[in-house]
Amino acid sequence: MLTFHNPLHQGHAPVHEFFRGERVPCFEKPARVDYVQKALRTRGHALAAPDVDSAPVLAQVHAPRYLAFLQSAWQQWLALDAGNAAVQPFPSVWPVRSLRSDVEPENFVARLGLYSMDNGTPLAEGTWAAAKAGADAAASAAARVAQGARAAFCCTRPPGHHAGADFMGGYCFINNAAVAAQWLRNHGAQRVALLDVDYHHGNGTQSIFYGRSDVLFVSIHGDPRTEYPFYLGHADETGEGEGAGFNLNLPLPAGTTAARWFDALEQACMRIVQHRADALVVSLGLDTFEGDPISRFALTSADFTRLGERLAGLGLPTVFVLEGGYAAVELGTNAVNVLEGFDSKAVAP
Ligand code: Q9C
Ligand code: ZN
Repeated sequence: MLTFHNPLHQGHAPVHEFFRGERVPCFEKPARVDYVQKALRTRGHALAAPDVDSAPVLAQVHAPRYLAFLQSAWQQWLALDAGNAAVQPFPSVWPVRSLRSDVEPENFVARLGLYSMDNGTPLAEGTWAAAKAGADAAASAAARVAQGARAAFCCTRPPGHHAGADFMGGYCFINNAAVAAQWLRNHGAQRVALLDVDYHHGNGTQSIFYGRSDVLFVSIHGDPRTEYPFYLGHADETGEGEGAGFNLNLPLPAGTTAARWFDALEQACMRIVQHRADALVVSLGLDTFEGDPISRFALTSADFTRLGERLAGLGLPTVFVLEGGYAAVELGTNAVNVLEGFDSKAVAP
């Protein structure tokens, strides 16, 4: 499968995140994508560098003040104290209900909280460059598909689906899948379907398209009553305004095994067919894997081949965007299984 990689992903290499109050090594680490690239090459897939500038599309899916903050965040962090080069910034205060988010504070950590949904998304020196290059890779994959390719894969990190129009979270900074969907809309697709199969609900993607009928959002994920991101992803969230009826959440209990997961996939596919989409974007999280260290579904490596086969059956021009998946050693096998399952059943759209 035609794949765009992110040449700058290794610059996003924070060291620690918080887990149950303790600092632990980051689950979302450069080795993840290194394993996927290795599996792609071993199995005969070529990797291309991004060849499109996502900047105009970024401005369509993210707020200007958020992009401005993200772009200069590391410099601002260093400006506080030169010793900060070796320290990871974390937010510690957030504008929850009754507090104002319209006025940008001058204090850096206060702004970091304004633009973050959690304290689990550490910034590093190369974060902006990596996130921007990842968005370029997503736009490049979408551009090829808009030009007639059957499918393309954006092999990137950091992931994107928890990032909303004006906030980071869940290891995500820029919403790569939203960039791909918006690119397709800008270049000929009247209707786009965005299917999110990451273990965690794609709250950022849902919120970006919640009021729109041109991009259908469908997600299969761990029930937010017990699973991250907790505050979005319930079945009664169906869209609002113009977007009413164009959001479908299929939450499943932690512990769900393949048979039930694939039943939900059938429901998702039926809704996508009904949308009469011109193109499909897949937020491809592989953290539904039975060996994932932070998630609780039980798909096997063979199940990922089956997922790819089923998605090919939709017969739509398709952009795959890598999201989560933290069993790093198996991530390459699992991701490429999806892509090869797809290729094995794909006919010209
Ligand atoms: N410290 C994605 O899969 N934190 N994000 C979990 C572990 C949030 C996952 C707790 C998990 C976010 C893209
Ligand atoms: Zn996830």
